[in-house]
Amino acid sequence: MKTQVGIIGGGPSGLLLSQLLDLKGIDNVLLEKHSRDYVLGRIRAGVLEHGFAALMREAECGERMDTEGEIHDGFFIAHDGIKDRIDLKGLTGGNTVLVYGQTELTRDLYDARARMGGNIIHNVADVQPHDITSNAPFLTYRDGNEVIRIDCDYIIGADGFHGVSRKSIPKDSIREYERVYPFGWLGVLSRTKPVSPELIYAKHARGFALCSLRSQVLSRYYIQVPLTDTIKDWPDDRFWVELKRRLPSDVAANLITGPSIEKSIAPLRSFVAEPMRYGNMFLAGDAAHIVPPTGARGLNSAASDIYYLYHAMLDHYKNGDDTGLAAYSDKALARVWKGQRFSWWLTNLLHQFPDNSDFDNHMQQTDMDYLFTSEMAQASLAENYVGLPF
Ligand code: RFL
Ligand code: PHB
Repeated sequence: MKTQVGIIGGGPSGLLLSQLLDLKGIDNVLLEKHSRDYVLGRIRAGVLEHGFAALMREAECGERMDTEGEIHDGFFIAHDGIKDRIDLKGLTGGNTVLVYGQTELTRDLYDARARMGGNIIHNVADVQPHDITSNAPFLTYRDGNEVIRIDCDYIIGADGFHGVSRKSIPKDSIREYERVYPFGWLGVLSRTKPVSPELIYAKHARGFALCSLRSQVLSRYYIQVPLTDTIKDWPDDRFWVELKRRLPSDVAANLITGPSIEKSIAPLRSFVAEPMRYGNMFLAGDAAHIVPPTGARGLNSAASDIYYLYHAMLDHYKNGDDTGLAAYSDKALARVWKGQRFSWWLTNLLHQFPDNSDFDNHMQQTDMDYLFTSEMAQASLAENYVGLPF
């Protein structure tokens, strides 16, 4: 096979780029390790910033998102038994976020690719990039006993944190920065009315909790748990009791519980790999950087990578101009690091850290006091939460 752009990974990053390029007549092939159903079964992000939504519309995938997604003007931070609101819209001069699940967004992208006859190959094994630093890079994968080769101009590594792209860069050509947090998030999806129309992030002595939603009949809740816990340790009843204990009493009293329809534990990690280009391979999304989910930045950081990469590819193929490709890594990383800072800060503000000293805990409490006595501090939080400009 021969194509212009070979994309590894059929998550939101790879699918969105594939769709955008195809709409501009740039040929691409996308290789995904798993089946479509498997990818759609992973429950992940729920909060989208406007830049992401705009890119979905540009990809002609915004219709359902705009009818079914909910615009949120603000959210709450619960602490010390009370609930304080962050007025996103008021503090940012009119910006808001969109609550629309990653599962739905990924489904919309798959449907759009199918409508356009996009070349997406599922269940591929042993994907491998080759001759990345040459002018003739290629991909191989295995289909049964057969090894298939795809020649391309460029390779896009959009294969998530555990993918093969980043790992195929020689160690001396990439630098990795990492912080692993001493806890994870246990997430539960339930077909119940959400306890609050707006998200509630809760700081509590027993650990962090989050009340989120996918729609007015589908709730998503999270609690901070030790890394040693497994979902077997958390039958539904124990989960609901613990969640309620971490919420202000008026919120807990209104919480409607029900059977979980999905339950998983995700470890929390901050991670950045630099640069995001090696030869003719470009990394995008979780393949290059991970944030703890606290600031809802993960998918949104992937969106800015795709935006820069898409425009750089357009300049290359339509205008013969390679400056966008040359600048990609630096430009993407400048925004990625700001998303990292915000996610790290909000994680530090809201979680219980088992090894914190009394001094650290005092700083954390002071950070919270400062936030809700300073409109400027709230404006800074809001500016980052709705997403910094691309
Ligand atoms: P993905 O989604 O991991 O997709 C990568 C795809 O590549 C495939 N793959 C391979 N394919 C071929 N060959 C190989 N060798 C391959 N290895 C892997 C995988 O099967 C997969 O389909 O990365 P992508 O596209 O960059 O998207 C990133 C987002 O998924 C991620 O950043 C967000 O989900 C993070 N995140 C959130 N982000 C937000 O912006 N807002 C949120 O509210 C939010 N909440 C969350 C989150 C992530 C969470 N978890 C579970 C980590 C909540 C949670 C709990
Ligand atoms: C979610 O709904 O899954 C969600 C919302 C906000 C976050 C993280 C996850 O910060």
